[in-house]
Amino acid sequence: MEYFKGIEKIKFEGNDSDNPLSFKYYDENKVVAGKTMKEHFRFAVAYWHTMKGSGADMFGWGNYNRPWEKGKNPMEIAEKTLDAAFEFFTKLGVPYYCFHDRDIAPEGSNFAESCSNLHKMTEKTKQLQKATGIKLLWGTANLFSNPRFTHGAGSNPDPHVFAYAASQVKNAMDVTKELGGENYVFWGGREGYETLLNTNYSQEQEQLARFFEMAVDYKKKIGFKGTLLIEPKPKEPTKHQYDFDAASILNFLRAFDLFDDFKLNIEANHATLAGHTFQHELTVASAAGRLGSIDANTGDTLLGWDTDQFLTNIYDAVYAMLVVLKQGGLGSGGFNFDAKLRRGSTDLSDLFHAHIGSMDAFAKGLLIADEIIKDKILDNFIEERYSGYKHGTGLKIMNREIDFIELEKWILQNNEPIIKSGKQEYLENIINTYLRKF
Ligand code: XUL
Ligand code: CO
Repeated sequence: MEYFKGIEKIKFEGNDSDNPLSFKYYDENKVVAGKTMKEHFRFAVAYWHTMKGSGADMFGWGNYNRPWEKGKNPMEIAEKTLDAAFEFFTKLGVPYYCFHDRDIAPEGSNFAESCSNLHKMTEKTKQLQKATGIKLLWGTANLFSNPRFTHGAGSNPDPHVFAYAASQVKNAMDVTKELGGENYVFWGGREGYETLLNTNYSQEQEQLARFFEMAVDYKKKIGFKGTLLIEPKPKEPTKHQYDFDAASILNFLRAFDLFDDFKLNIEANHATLAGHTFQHELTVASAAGRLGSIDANTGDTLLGWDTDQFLTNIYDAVYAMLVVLKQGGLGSGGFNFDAKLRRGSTDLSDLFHAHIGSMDAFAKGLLIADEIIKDKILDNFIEERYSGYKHGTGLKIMNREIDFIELEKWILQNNEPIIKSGKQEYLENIINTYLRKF
């Protein structure tokens, strides 16, 4: 059965086209900085939002009424959803998708039945991947929706829940491997706390570390070659999530000797919830050599929660692409659209408009970032700004050849430093000259 009737495969038609169901900038075969756009982005559709999103919010139940959601039982619906998903991926022309275990297969009446559902759906998924060539960017386990995870998964005060979560990750990692998934993601879910009145913070940190250690051991045991990724988020659902931001996770990984085993999956809306920019979080992760993948979306500056919107702001795309290009790409990672339609966007075609718009925004961001990097104006400016550390006293500081006492002597001879302009507005104007080129 065809679900997205009347919609053909989306093509690149260029910026002059007025066809809203075409790409204006995303040309998967266009080579930029030595790689095709397809290779740069490795775009992925998020199964949970695109296929399972219902339009429900805190004040109203689902209103999308998707055709694939009608069936005799949950497994039949899961199969229809999978067919619709691969039709969507193919027509959109993305090379990847991502899922939680419970997105592709319904939970059964007990753990064994849930696993059996998951493994059955994995077989069908494998066939569809083979038939379409579409691949799994990452898999993950939903350790937050079921009420059993009310007080967390790995950080739960009850080891029974820890064991349940571990068993679920074991199976989710098995199917991710089975499907050739290139990464496995841990997003904290309910790993955090509401009040310290009932929480042993240190104990919960240690539990989480044990959880991750066991995941690393299991990865090695089954020979899963993908990258393990942790996705920071500062709040929601809990008031204080342990994986607050990139810096918190890097510190956690260092403290528990897990640094080499994980990279980070940075989500734009999570960055802004933490009071950072998307570019800041990408930079912090990248500077530590730990930027592994991206959840591409955006928040709303007027709303204080995780609105998971499709990113269309070109500035954000440019700033993100500057970081990604400079670190030479995301390796096994990619750009996963962890984004959903607004409740009012009820047409099936809206799913295409949303993804097309964001793919084009990132593609335009890539073209602009590539020009900025090639022209070296920003790089030269920054290099010059720090050039004092390349010689004389600056070099001695960096080479550990000078101490406070020597520096005091130097200051007594050299008096006041001269303030040099940071030229922020000049640099912002330069960015705009590149935006005007495309
Ligand atoms: C939640 C979120 C998740 C993770 C995967 O805010 O971003 O969808 O990306 O569990
Ligand atoms: Co996410």
